[in-house]
Amino acid sequence: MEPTVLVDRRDGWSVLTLNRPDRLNAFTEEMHRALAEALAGVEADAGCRAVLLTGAGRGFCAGQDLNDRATSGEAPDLGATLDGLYNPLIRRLRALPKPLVCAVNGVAAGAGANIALACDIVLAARSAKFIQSFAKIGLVPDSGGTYALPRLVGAARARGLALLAEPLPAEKAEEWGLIWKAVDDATLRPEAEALAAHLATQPTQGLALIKQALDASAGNSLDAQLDLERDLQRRAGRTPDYAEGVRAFIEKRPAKFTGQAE
Ligand code: T3D
Repeated sequence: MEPTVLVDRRDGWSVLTLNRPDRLNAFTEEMHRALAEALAGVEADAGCRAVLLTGAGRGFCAGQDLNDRATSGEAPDLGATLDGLYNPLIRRLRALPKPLVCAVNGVAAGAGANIALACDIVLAARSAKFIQSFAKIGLVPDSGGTYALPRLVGAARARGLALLAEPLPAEKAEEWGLIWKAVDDATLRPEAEALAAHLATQPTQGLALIKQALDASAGNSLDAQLDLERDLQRRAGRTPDYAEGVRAFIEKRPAKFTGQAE
């Protein structure tokens, strides 16, 4: 059987591809397990300094595989599947201590949309669409959707997207600030790969600390955030990449970052 997640190790970075194209890469328990394993692999690999997440075929991800939810009997406990599968995935994506680029190659629906939004930099093919499909089947946006949407696009647009479950085209998603950039379909993959390859040459520890600071800001007062910036900057200032960055500036040459820890 084909693996449900493909892992392609490149020079300093890795591509993870959701691989159930005939189901628009909808999630089964097996795919959750495979993605968790792939993410544990890139987390543990010090030589992997950036990750690119994408989907095989014409879709990025259609969320939960609804074939696994077709039930004529007792209602499934969806709280348990969020607890056991989706929530750990979102926490893991957000906590990844290296940059995570998402190349949304086609439709991103349900949890698939919110998994993309949990990544650091989201590029989408111009033909791709983001759909908060949940309301169409009587569910609530999950996988961090109700957290991310109002913060990214504001309350009015978040409510429209969540309550109407209408497709949002990639260009509109960029215009609204939901994603970083919509690009031509043909250039999505090369642009996303170039971005991941570039990020893999940057000060990895510093980038991980930037992610921490930005994630914490949503729940912090300015005072708390200033204190956090002080603590994180103290750590960043102790990394070999900071010393190299300053040296390279003084010597008027490009910096050669290694991504080594403090
Ligand atoms: O359950 C829990 O654990 C709680 C967590 C929930 C998280 C969630 O993600 S809930 C939301 C689940 N997802 C959806 O509701 C989206 C369902 N899919 C769609 O609405 C449409 O497929 C799309 C808008 C995404 C794409 O439409 P279109 O016209 O481009 O493609 P299609 O023809 O509908 O789909 C192509 C095939 O993929 C098709 O199979 P077939 O007919 O060729 O054999 C379709 O059934 C299959 N597919 C698409 N999405 C899913 C799916 N199969 C299973 N589950 C899916 N989610």
